[in-house]
Amino acid sequence: MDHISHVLWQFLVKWMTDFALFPPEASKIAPQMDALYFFMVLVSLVGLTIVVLLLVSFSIMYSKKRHPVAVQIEGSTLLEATWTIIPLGLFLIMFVWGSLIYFRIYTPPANAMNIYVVGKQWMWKAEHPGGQHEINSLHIPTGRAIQLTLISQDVFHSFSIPAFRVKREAIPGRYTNVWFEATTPGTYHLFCTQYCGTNHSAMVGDIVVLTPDDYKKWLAESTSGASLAQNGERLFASLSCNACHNGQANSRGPSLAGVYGSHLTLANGGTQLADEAYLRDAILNPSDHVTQGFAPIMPTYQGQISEDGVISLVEYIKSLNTNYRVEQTLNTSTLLPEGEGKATPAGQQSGGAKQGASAGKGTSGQGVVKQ
Ligand code: HEC
Ligand SMILES: [Cu+2]
Repeated sequence: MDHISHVLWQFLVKWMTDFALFPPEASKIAPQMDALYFFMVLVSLVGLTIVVLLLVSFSIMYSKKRHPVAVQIEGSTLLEATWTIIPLGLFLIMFVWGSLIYFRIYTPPANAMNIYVVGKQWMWKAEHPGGQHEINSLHIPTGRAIQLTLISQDVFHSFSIPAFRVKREAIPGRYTNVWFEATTPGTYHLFCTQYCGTNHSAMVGDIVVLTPDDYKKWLAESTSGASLAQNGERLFASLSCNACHNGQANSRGPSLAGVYGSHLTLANGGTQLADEAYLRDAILNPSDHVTQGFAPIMPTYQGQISEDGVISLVEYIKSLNTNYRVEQTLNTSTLLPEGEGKATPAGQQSGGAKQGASAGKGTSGQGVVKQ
């Protein structure tokens, strides 16, 4: 008997995992999510059992054979209160428990490592702070809070990692966040769980969870030579942002040093926290929120910079603690020949040499939309 139950158990475990009815629990939140899930299944099962038992026993007890003449029963306040209050309590427990988990998943801790993810028909592109890019895969270390900042380049997508029990929509024109902490090294499924067109079902990938040491190795092997902020610096120079944002007293645009995380006062009197979303918007729709003390002269870059490019610019601006880098960029670009404005050598001069080969074709490959 003991033997049989052991075999049965193994069969059950194998069946559950192979049919992916129950993906592995590979993040810190996964067991908590599953606890809530099992609680809900349990409550439903108990409810189902009670209903079925009452249904069967009533249809026997009050069958026509036993009770040929119907008897009217007056209501019972106690009974009605009981079957109202108990389910209400149960649902409130689910609600509060669920919201606690919800807020946890969507509120990244301040020290989380941020990775950008751009969704587009039909692939996921991840950008690590060090400039490592990957498509349809995401390498992350265990034991570290990872925040994803998601955006879509076209339609709605949804980034889902069943083994982590997290999922978040990638929305065009807006940054969204989700975070998790992976616990077990391994390779897990990544799905797009929002129908997004013909090849939606192919918009899948691998989440590769590595030990912190292996992750370091992977980072070193996959480096592209320039970090996101360095790519952003190049773009900043090649788009001539520094024509107005040069950090000097007489510049036409505000200094961007330390702007990230600060509260800006707008011309309409409101205040605005300069987070990633705001920086993105300030570049693409500058006239929507003009900073106090400045004229609305900044041109829109809508349609000219790809989402990857905007991400690099945002990371560059985030990295500006002082105007030192801006001035450096400025100095190198003044050394350049005529018409350096949109021309690319500016990028070449101001940043990593490794990109030199492609820089001939322009930073355009890097973030400017080809037209
Ligand atoms: C023609 C001059 C000009 C150019 C070119 C320009 N800007 Fe601006 N920028 C401004 C002015 C003026 C403001 C403040 C008024 C406003 O908010 O529109 C501003 C505001 C901003 C802000 C909001 C921060 C704040 O303190 O108000 C950001 C971020 C920004 N610019 C980034 C950029 C980037 C990135 C580029 C290049 C892609 C760029 N700008 C090109 C003039 C310019
Ligand atoms: Cu999709």
